[in-house]
Amino acid sequence: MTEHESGGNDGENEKKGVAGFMQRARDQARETSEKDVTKTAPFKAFEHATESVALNTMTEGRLFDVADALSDYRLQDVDVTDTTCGYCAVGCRFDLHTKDGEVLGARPTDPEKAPINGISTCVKGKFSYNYVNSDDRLTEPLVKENGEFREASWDEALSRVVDGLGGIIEEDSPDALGLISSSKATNEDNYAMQRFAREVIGTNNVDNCNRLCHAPTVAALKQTVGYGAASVGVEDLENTDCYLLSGSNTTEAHPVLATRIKQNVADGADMVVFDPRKVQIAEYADQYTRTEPGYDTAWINGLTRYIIANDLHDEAFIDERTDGFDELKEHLDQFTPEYVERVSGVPPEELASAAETIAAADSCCFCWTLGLTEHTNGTENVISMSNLALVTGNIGKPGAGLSPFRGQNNVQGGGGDMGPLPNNFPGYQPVTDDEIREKFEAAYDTEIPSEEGWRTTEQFLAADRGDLRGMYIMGENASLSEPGVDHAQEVLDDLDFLVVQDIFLTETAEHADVVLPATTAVESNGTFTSSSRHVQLVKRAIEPKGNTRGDWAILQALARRFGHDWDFASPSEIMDEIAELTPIYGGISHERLENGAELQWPCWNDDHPGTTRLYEEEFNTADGKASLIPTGPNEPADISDDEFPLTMTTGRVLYQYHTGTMTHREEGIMSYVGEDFVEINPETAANAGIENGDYVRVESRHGTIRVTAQVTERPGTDTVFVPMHFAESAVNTLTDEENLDTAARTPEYKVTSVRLRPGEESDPARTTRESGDRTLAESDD
Ligand SMILES: Nc1nc2c(c(=O)[nH]1)N[C@H]1C(S)=C(S)[C@@H](COP(=O)(O)OP(=O)(O)OC[C@H]3O[C@@H](n4cnc5c(=O)[nH]c(N)nc54)[C@H](O)[C@@H]3O)O[C@H]1N2
Ligand SMILES: Nc1nc2c(c(=O)[nH]1)N[C@H]1C(S)=C(S)[C@@H](COP(=O)(O)OP(=O)(O)OC[C@H]3O[C@@H](n4cnc5c(=O)[nH]c(N)nc54)[C@H](O)[C@@H]3O)O[C@H]1N2
Ligand code: SF4
Ligand SMILES: [Mo]
Repeated sequence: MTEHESGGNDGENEKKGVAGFMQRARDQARETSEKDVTKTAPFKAFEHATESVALNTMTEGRLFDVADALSDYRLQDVDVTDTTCGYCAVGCRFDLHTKDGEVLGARPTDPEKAPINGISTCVKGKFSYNYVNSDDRLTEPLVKENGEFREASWDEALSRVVDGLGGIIEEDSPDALGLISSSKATNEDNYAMQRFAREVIGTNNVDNCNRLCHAPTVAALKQTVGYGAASVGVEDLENTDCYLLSGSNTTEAHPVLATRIKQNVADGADMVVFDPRKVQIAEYADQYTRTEPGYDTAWINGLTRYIIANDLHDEAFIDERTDGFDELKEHLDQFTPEYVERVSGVPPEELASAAETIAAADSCCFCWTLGLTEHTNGTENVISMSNLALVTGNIGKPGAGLSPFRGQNNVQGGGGDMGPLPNNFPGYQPVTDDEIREKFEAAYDTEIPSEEGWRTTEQFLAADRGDLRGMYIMGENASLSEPGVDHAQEVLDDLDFLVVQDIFLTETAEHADVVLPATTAVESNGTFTSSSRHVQLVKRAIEPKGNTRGDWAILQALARRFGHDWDFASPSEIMDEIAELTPIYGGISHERLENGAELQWPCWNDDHPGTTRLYEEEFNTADGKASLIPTGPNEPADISDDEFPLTMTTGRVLYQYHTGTMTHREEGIMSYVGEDFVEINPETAANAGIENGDYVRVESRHGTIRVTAQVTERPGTDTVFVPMHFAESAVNTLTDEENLDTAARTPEYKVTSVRLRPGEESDPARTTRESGDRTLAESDD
């Protein structure tokens, strides 16, 4: 195990640790409010402890370190705000301790206010807040003049945006514009963005990072069971008898959920993991099976076939609650164990034992993340998983269900539920449905196009063709996170007008004509919706820096300049409008949340308690039954060959977050995982003459990056892994912008054919990216 994979809390000690910590936390809160010590010392001590924690993983023992550091000093000068984490979609809540506009750190809040995490958090939620006070924060609007940015007043910047976007609408049409919303921002911000796109601009070309992520999950589950979301609540996930987990590096990407899963496994639950990399969660599994990237329909269908062939399926459930069994059964005939082994590398005995474990369990949770979705056949992968869950009767009962772990802090809500989507209004109400569209047209007093808009990836391709001329990008670092960095950057450069709304002058913002400075989650009020459908309050813990404004407030100011009389006084009023127009959020209000209600959608009205588990009685489909839909066989778009013999998968590490705009500002983190790398199997490395720590070139059909070799058994001999966190050697230099999921248009980030080349004498000691023989960007030595 490499150091960076030892994520999350130590499961074995957790119960004792949690109980003990709670008692201490309460006692300390009482004691310290009466203490009086020096003013500056606590923060030094806190920083010191922070660093020590950042350099290790977040075990309970470490939590005590920090608690001790703070508790030794007086706390009455410190402001305490309970809020929701702005990093990932687990949805941890905690108290943020702040002083004089600085975030000191997070500590457990009243567990009643933290239904998902109780008192646990991971290292990012707890300590990664330096970005908020970073000197690099955007604090004033910027406009570009003669190729250089200069500060501008809000008045000037907003006028330029109105001229820029308005000019393209006048010359061309609203559909010559594309808007990208942000799953980092609140539900209220995202609702405002979709309304802005449809009402003010007049287009459905609005999308968000969900497109690069779990859009295949949403598309698949919509077809099979009805809602594009996890069917289980956290309790099911914590208490199930069995997990089938695939394509999820849970300990690094969803550390707090990983802790819960590990605990349940320690208590006796079974866990089966299928993944091309032996990620840390696999070490806790009863069975780990290595797969070939990109061939997931094969082994998932193989499992379902085995279960049916051996009469292990749940006939009563299939009869009563599903459609399409006979067609599915027939279609599955081809997924014989021999076929499965040939294409996906899964040995027949491992297929059989996994199938038997799942079938024998009283309940099973089917868990996945991007390893299943970021493929040209991502939607089919998820449909296959849904078929397996349905055939075994594992949806809608305690401990059983579908559990995609969502990505960004608010991708479930802001990226989906709020409708900044080309095909859906808020609450997954289709834009193509006349009655629904009329409802929104009446509410917004405008006409809305009846056709679906372009998905993000399609917006970039449309711009390439000259069909899309301007973009409004809110909180997305598309220049690095889109597939094909060279393509994305060319598109951004060539646009007639680009406005970027962010908290930093990102690699994307560099291309903009106007940059609008937004508040961070720590300076905002509103709500985020977690992976488990919990709608939770986000509260302003410090005053907004400089001249920054909330994302919704910027959109409102612009809407007014375009002549629309938006008049929201607060995010709470926006939520009231959301509730009016969005049935699944019908009973959500800031007031209820403030009064302590734990609300998971669907929450139909003010008296409704919310829904912990979906589909207990019926599915959200026309006839209430779930659909079994045949999938595969299929293969990835970029198949390895003699020239590019290895398959590269890409993804995350615990300490870093995406394109690094937030985590690269943490010294502790950067001293730990500060440089890009490629994981290579020892056998592959030896054959290529590469040693651990060497700089090596990773070359694809699209470009080259130079990173350090990390020789490890985690990947198999045919696969390498590169993280997505480093601009100077951006891994998307190697990926292809045209290899997209058939249904959801999500990029195939998880399969790129590559070759490795050892470093040369003349190479500089740093990571880089290159396109052809042109060096595009370099990091400092
Ligand atoms: N620390 C940290 N946490 C994060 C984030 C972050 O940037 N940093 N980002 C958040 C976001 S937005 C998201 S979407 C989630 C993502 O969470 P994950 O999806 O868990 O993150 P990835 O690192 O992309 O890991 C994908 C997993 O899929 C496996 N995999 C690769 N190819 C295949 C394949 O073909 N088939 C299968 N079955 N598996 C495959 C990889 O080995 C890996 O285990 O994490 C969230 N949490
Ligand atoms: N190769 C490869 N590429 C990938 C992936 C992969 O696995 N492999 N994963 C994909 C996935 S799952 C995702 S989700 C995307 C992520 O891609 P992005 O969403 O582009 O990644 P982030 O770096 O999180 O960008 C978020 C931006 O929002 C800004 N921001 C933060 N808070 C706020 C706020 O409150 N308001 C505003 N306006 N801005 C804010 C940040 O500074 C940052 O610029 O990357 C995708 N790209
Ligand atoms: S697990 Fe996710 S939500 Fe929880 S503290 Fe970590 S980053 Fe935040
Ligand atoms: Mo994501």
